[in-house]
Amino acid sequence: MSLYRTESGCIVEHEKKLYLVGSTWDELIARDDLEKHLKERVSGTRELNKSVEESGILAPIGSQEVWAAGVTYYRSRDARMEEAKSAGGGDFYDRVYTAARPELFFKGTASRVVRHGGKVGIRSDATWSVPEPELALLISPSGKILGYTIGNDMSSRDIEGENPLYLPQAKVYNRSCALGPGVVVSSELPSPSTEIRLQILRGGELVFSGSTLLSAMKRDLATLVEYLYRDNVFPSGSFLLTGTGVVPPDTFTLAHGDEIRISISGVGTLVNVVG
Ligand code: DO4
Ligand code: MG
Repeated sequence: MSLYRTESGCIVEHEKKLYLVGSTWDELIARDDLEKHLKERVSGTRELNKSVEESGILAPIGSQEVWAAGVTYYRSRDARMEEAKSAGGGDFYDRVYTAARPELFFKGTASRVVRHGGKVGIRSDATWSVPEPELALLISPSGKILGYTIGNDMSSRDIEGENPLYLPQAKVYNRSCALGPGVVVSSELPSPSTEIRLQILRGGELVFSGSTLLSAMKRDLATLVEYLYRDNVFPSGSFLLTGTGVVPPDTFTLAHGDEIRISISGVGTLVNVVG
């Protein structure tokens, strides 16, 4: 079952049929019984006769905060150690990769989040920008994982590499995050064989393609959520991007007009253009 936020309202896709649900996004995300609630809501409801696209797809976020985990894959640890080497920061990344406490950072709010099909941003003062394809968890105010979607943790690698203390500037700026298209609502977490794939097209030509499996992630999803919610209250719930395991080569930087396609098996494809 998937949940979409659209200009016509919240839409549920259940057994290949679409239904309009007359509740706000935040009302739904406040429910720990979301999956059961949506199943009840759609039974006996008339099927919607227009597609999610025709309904005007929006980013699946209301008042939720977006947070992100870092260095959860060996590939990210490696890339970060290399980019921060001359700044003496390489060691931090190795230490956080093996530490019990994960790296968690604030990524943004709805105003910085772009919908499927929208334009993501690169910083005007960055020289090395990349997308980060990540599984994003949707978590209720009480800390229950309600479902998951696709996240793009846009990053300025030259800025974070210059000094790890610049991380918030490298990560949080206008249109620095994309989420969607919708959320898979499920009490079951995605399986370790779930594939996360990134493709970047420039002028219609594929300039980068890479993928990883969820099984390559070093951290346990529930433990990441437990750390995020420890001594921290999220009255409207939250999204947690769970880190990247796909990093383009160091010679690659995004340019205006590039198309970024992130696919996660069982979820779909999130497409954005740099603009
Ligand atoms: O520590 C820097 C950011 C790491 C990150 O965003 C990732 O591993 O996905
Ligand atoms: Mg990331």
